[in-house]
Amino acid sequence: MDLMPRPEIPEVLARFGWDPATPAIVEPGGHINDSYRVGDGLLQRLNPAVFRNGGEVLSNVALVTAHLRTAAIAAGWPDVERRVLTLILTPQGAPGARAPDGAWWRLCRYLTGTRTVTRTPTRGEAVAIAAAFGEFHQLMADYQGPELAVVLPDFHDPVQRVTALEQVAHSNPEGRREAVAAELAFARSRAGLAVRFMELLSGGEVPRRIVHNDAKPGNVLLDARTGEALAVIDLDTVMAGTLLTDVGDLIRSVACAAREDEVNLARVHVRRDLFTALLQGWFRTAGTIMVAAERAHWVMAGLVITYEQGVRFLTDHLAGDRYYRISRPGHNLDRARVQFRLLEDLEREQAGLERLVHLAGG
Ligand code: GN1
Ligand code: MG
Repeated sequence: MDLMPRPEIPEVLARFGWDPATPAIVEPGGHINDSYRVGDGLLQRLNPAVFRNGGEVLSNVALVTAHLRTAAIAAGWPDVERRVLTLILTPQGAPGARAPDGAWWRLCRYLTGTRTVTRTPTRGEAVAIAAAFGEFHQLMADYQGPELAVVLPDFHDPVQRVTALEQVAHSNPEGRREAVAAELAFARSRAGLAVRFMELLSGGEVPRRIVHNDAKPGNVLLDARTGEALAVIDLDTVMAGTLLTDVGDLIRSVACAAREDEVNLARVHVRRDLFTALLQGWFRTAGTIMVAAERAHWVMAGLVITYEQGVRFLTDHLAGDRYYRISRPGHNLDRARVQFRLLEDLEREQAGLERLVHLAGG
């Protein structure tokens, strides 16, 4: 864990035209990038090992936030400053700055009086989070600006994720393979799910849209006082894709009774009340843009993305924890186990969950 502010921060602040002496406080956050609060700004370092072309990520974010702002104003949203991220540009007008080590940094306005949910949401939070993502999709549906860069190719291609797992299992760089034989066998037993999903996408009935690609509770800012959803954040992976991957990510991250790194697997199961809350929020805001093929595969998406996430965590465990930040040995293996346990429960509950989608209007 990176608890100390990085030494290049003063230099980065200067590139944004800010006082280099502004104190930087570490903000707890995701598994990939580093975030710091600097005065009334949020300064973030894009992890260069993940985002090889941080400059493209930043241009995407600039295009997306500009579109969201225009669309939100046109839709008559109140308080747009709190509902759309504001990127702070450099004096030269660039959406980010590069540090001497080559990593890209960005600065946005820090929104006070907000909070994020990093545990299992309450039902009210689940509705708000789902509605926020649905609204995001609706606003992005009429995006007509320059094509967004593909910053992480094949990001949500579960077949490629399985291939990556097989490769690292084969090379076994850390000698961890034998100890995870059960998890590996489980991953292999469900590989058909990944194939069916990619066949569905190549069938052409599921439209390509601009989606978030990391739709989880921690990526929505809620008003700390009212609990109302304000803004969808972490726009680094916004790219062309399918609505289904965001739906799947929401099911996996909102409707699970346990944390993503829970060690007591008995706690891991899908919560129907949260699933229902998710449906409610989602259908309220994104219901009208969805087509039949998206509605029909709502639950399947949950299974696929839960599977894919488990495969990704297991891959990183075998690779020696190079991608996701860990805070204890075996952390990524714990995370993989949670996803696989959740997948088993989703499989058991699938028919019941499909009925709930049907009742919600699917
Ligand atoms: C990562 O950025 P962060 O930590 O919110 C990952 C997502 C995973 C998520 C799992 C760029 O998101 O794909 O679903 O962890 N982001 C990237 O919690 O790989
Ligand atoms: Mg992210």
